[in-house]
Amino acid sequence: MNIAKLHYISQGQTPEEHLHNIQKACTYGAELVQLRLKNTDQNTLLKTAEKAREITGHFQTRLIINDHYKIAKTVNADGVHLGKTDACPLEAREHLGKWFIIGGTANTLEDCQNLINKKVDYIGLGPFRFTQTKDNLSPILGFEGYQSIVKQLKSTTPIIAIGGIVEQDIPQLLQTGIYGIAMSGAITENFNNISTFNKLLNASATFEQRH
Ligand code: TZP
Ligand code: MG
Repeated sequence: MNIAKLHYISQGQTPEEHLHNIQKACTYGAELVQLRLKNTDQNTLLKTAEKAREITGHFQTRLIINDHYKIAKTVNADGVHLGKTDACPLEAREHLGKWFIIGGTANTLEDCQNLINKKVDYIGLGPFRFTQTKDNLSPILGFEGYQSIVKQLKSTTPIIAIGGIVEQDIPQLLQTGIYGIAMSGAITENFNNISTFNKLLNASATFEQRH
């Protein structure tokens, strides 16, 4: 399965702001966006996910829904991203079938191995550095963390780095052997600066294809 190398993770104070930001990311050429709407009721999430599907559909941008695989299926998203306390990837796979993208969160080598055994399509490994976007952060990995984990993993499952990544980190992250990156704050804060987004897309495109 061909997974995008730059993932935009949605951000916003309200569901409308998430949708507005998703629309911007699509306009700028994002290949994959993840709707990450926390602390909301299921109905609002469902409605927002439906609208996100409509927007991303216009741009042929892939849509991943955070946490909730049933909602992902209902709105005909392309995939779901499962955290460590969400449903098991094997259970999600049973419901979603083999064409659905299933991603999982990992913070350690053991987490990665566990997700590989459960046949996820990509692993979101982090955090790279401190970020305010996510509460209850696990220990910071830094460049060395990625380097060491990628080296020990004997697998072709794409590793997507996440957590506090900014444009300037990309060249060095490239050296660690990861497959791609996920960014939220650094993209959301730069929507008024299209050249930054283009630079990000170009930089992520240079990540080496390891498979
Ligand atoms: N998981 C680990 S860090 C993080 C998530 C969802 C937040 C990423 O956002 P940012 O703003 O790029 O640090
Ligand atoms: Mg989750």
